[in-house]
Amino acid sequence: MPFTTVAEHKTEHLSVLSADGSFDASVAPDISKEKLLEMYTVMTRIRVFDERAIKLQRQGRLGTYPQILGQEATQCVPALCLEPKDWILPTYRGQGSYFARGMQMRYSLMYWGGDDRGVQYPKENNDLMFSIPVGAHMTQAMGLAWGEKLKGTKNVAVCWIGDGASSKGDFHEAMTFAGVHKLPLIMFIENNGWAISLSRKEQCAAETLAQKGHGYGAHSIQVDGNDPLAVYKVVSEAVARGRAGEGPTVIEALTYRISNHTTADDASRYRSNEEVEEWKKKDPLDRFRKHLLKTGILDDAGIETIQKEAEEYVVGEVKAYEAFDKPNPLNMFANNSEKAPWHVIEQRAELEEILKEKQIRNEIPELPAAEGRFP
Ligand SMILES: Cc1ncc(C[n+]2csc(CCOP(=O)(O)OP(=O)(O)O)c2C)c(N)n1
Repeated sequence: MPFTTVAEHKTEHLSVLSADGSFDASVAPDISKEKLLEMYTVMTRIRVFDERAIKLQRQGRLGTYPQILGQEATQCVPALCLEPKDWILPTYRGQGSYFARGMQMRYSLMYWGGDDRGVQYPKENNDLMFSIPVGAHMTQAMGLAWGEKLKGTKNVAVCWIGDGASSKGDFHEAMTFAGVHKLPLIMFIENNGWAISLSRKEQCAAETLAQKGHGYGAHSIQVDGNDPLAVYKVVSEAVARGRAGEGPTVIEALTYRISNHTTADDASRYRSNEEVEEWKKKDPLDRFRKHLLKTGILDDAGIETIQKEAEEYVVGEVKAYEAFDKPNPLNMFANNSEKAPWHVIEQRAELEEILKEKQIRNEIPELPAAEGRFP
């Protein structure tokens, strides 16, 4: 009995922009001038925010922070393909996705400054808080997409995950259900080359991460993640498929984490400088800027204005963040459980004691009363 081919799958790759900003008009997305300007403006703001956040962390004005540099397009462009009632589930690194949907940067700073009041998204949006446990949000994203299908809406759910997260069992569980039930789920893999110190090669033996989607009956594609036009095209097509009831899409976006994993990491210990320098040449913001200049959508003065406005905006957001009243640290024990276990009660009593002593010695300012329900 000869072997016969029962299924064949091709994984396609899309790239629209070249390094010099020229583009392939035959595959370029249908996109308005306003949308292009919005994409560039948000990407510029994300870049300025990221630079500022690292400085704040180094000055002790922010806690540990996961850098974005190089991943502006993969964070902001998918978010700009959506409507407010679509669900977004970014990763901890995905602050840019929230910013694209109107979240004020002051709240992101607040969160990374250790204050959970920073979890604030525009009320009209279906934006979910990111998950610090890697990939724990994939099954939730699938469930939300399923809920939308059962309700008969046209809303989709977009779940950003890293290359590392794509190895987790949650990916299999989410994609199995999404494929079988033809759910409007977009699994957007931001393949940034590294999962902390584990390289993409050591992560998975498959040639591409996109091809995994075929195993679940999902439409699957690889895209140049540092190419805002290509990302816009593949995500808007995936959204249209989701709204039309045609099921899930897996997108692998090739990008690179130029900075450290977080401000607590030193990436020079596990990867070469040459690799980083090669990726810097594919910077998404530079490429996009060259494209907008080449096509006459922006001129040098326009670029400068957007940059200046982004800087002023971020300065204002930093001021707003630092002007918030500091909460009582005891709030961290509030609203967590119906009944607290003994060790949590002990820890809370110990912190209460420490705070009292510090106040007696005038080491900390007067604190507001603790808020919430303390079990
Ligand atoms: C369940 C779980 N395991 C381990 C960690 C520690 N950890 C934090 S980020 C990370 C790597 C994630 O890599 P990837 O999914 O590629 O995303 P990236 O950070 O590169 O954007 C690990 C192992 C965690 N936060 N959660």
